[in-house]
Amino acid sequence: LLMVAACGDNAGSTSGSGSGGGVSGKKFVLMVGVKGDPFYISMECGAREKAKELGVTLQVQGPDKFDATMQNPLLDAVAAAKPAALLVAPNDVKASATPLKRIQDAGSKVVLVDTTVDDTSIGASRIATDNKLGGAKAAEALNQLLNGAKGKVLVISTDPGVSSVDARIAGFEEAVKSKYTNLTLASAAQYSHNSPQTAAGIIQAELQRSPDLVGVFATNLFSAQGTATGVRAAGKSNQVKVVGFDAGPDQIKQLQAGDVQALVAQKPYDIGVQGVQQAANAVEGKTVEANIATESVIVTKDNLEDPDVNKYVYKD
Ligand code: T6T
Repeated sequence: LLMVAACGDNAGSTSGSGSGGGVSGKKFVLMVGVKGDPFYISMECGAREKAKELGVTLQVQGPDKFDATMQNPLLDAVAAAKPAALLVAPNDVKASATPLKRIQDAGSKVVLVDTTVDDTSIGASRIATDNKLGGAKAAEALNQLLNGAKGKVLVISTDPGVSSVDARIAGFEEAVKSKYTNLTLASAAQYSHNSPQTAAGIIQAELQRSPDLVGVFATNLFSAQGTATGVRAAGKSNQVKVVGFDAGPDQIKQLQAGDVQALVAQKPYDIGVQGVQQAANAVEGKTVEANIATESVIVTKDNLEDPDVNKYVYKD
């Protein structure tokens, strides 16, 4: 349940050493979307770095699966502990709202990081990648990899109701339908429940049904990892271009191996840093930014060594 990432040089001490004035010594909780995910580990490291600077005590937790029925009981326990602030990546746009509302109504400052809930009264600040734009960038990258050729493409996502990946699907599909009309969607998005094995099964089954498939957009780290493995296992690496989201160490390996042709890298470390900063502002009654959209960038084998691109590769 409790997590402490190694965090490179900033070796994650749980209690802060800095003097953050008004927030020094306060307790913050970071509830990630799922434990052990390189994206959230990088976010945790950014949050720890800022917490240390401000003298905030940061406790990090996360469910074993990306599933509101597992995250919500952890949130209920957070409610009982009444932290000064909660940074949270909610697992579901609807199902996560009730515990978050309770926490917020009890006086903890709530900051949404990476994912959101539909109820806009929840969250003093919301910090996430512009996911719709990220999805559109994925479509552009896929079209470029295919040199504008005609063909069927597929979207493999995690679960409906996850704000981040739903927005990526929307951005991708909108771009395909309006700009890259040479591409057609083989089917509606298919869902892997964040399991690489399931994503691999999905792409293999789709390749049976649509042997002429030319591309896949996999909307997050685990769906991309499994998709790439599935395409390789089907012996279709030469025919099917894979564009994934996220850029952890294993994703870079798949890119270098040619199992994935492009990645949309986010800035999880920055989301963590900004999340703690906005939470501190909220606790101190300072001005809070209601919405912060962080950047993403397309990473390919060709631009990977470019320092402006390489800085996006997820670090602890
Ligand atoms: O893509 C990230 C995150 O942005 C998304 O909300 C859930 O999946 C990841 O954590 C990657 O596994």
